[in-house]
Amino acid sequence: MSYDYLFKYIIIGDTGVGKSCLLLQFTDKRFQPVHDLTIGVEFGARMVNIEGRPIKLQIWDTAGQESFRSITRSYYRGAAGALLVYDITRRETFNHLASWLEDARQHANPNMTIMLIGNKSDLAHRRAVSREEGEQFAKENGLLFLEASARTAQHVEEAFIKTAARILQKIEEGVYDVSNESSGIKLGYQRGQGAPGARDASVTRNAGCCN
Ligand SMILES: Nc1nc2c(ncn2[C@@H]2O[C@H](COP(=O)(O)OP(=O)(O)OP(=O)(O)O)[C@@H](O)[C@H]2O)c(=O)[nH]1
Ligand SMILES: [Mg+2]
Repeated sequence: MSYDYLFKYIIIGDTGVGKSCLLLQFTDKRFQPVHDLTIGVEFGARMVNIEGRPIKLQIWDTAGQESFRSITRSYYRGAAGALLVYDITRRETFNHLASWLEDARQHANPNMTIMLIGNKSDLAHRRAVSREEGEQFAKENGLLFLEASARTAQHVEEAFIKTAARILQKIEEGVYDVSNESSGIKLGYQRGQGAPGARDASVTRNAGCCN
């Protein structure tokens, strides 16, 4: 299917916070109650429509376990957006956010758009991190923020779509330099330009960096 832009995302955060479930809910509208530990990296994709523009999201779901951290790091580069996820019922997953951001600062494009997600909002009775704390952390670090539930699907669409809307806004503001492939943004094949089948050779419009 043709698209105006392709945005690459990564999903990061501690093991068990629900990264794979958020992706599955977004791509397949399903919930997986059993923890299927991600080994290395998994991949998903979906089309979205932002302000009438078709945009393809290509999403890398990384393993949260410490032993996979070096593999995860190799996926930061080339991502335009990141969903940084913690579990509102497990305080330690919130405490580790600073270390995830540190990794992102070292390995990602400096302008990568990051959406902080407090997942498992359906388990409010077991809450260990208040919404205000999540909001505050996001504000201090320049992140977008939502509480969501991969189980009920609350705010799952919004998390992926608001991130895309922010990236699109940055493109329109001219934040990107169009020659850098590592920005995680690709310009879609324009009908009428180039030979049939030339889609893969379409201009890689990258944004000098990154947002
Ligand atoms: N109640 C509830 N459970 C959830 C939610 N999201 C995920 N879970 C559960 O949390 C567990 C871990 O979910 P995963 O998506 O596999 O976690 P992950 O972050 O991908 O973990 P790693 O792959 O090890 O990094 C599973 O048992 C899920 O069913 C949610 O929103 N609400
Ligand atoms: Mg996983």
